[in-house]
Amino acid sequence: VTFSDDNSRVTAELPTGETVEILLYGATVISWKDSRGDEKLWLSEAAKLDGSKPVRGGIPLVFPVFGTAPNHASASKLPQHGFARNNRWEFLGKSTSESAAGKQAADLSVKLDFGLSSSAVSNSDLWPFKFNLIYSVTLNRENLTTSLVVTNDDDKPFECQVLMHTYLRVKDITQVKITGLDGASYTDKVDGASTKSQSGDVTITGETDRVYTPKGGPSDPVSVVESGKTPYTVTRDNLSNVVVWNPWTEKAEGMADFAPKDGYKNMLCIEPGAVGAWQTLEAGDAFEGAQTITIPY
Ligand code: TA6
Repeated sequence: VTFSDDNSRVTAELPTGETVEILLYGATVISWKDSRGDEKLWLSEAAKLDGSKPVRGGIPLVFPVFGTAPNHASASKLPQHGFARNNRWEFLGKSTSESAAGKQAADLSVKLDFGLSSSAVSNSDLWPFKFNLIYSVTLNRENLTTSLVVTNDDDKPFECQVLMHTYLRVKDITQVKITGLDGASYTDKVDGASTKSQSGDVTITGETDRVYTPKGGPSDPVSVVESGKTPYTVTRDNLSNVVVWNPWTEKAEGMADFAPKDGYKNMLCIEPGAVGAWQTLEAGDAFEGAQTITIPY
């Protein structure tokens, strides 16, 4: 595990060459490479990495609100997607797990932990609750797992939403289909937030912004299939929704930090989250949600 000179980011590498890089701002994973050095995440060439605004790409963290909630009693003042992605997190440390072969084998897995608490966010005017977040990023040869634990440190309940806004890199969005959502109901945010039912695989032929609730529950795998291969399979733990987003041409044009403008052809957001409803945490309660993105290796 190494730190950047300006202490803005942490990088971990496995003996087999896989790497993951996390910006402490937002605990945003900004790079994940396989043993051949192939990048798995999409990061805009115009992404701000200096903490001046949330990162356009990688895996931004969404908490305590997905989108905005202007009519919600306690979430109405929150910025779009909340404040976890635009605050500096603390690096809490790393742990490695030797392979089954025991001590002499190289570390085949590295887990990095990050923390953010209400005292650090000074969020009371935005969202008046005491909380603690622990975010873990675990790099294995065949997958990357990101897990968030939300703890209610207050003496009263609060409601929140959680989502991992993952920008996956693809070769050509027109050659992609998403499997595993057949039969799922979804909210189509490009069609008046109407409720629809998915039949068959999902293809991306224009701006796509859908909040799916897979029928199999929070662990059914969702896969990205491209030209006959399966570059990504996403499984979820306790996250009952999957958002599928691609901005396509017009929205890409409209985002100053989205570059190159035709970059929408090389990215697909598959975003595991608990956003269909508000999660209520009683005082002292904890909520844990995780995603695992598996790649062929
Ligand atoms: O996850 C999809 C979405 O909610 C889209 O509606 C779009 O707003 C996207 O997130 C990006 O949001 P951002 O605040 O990062 O520009």
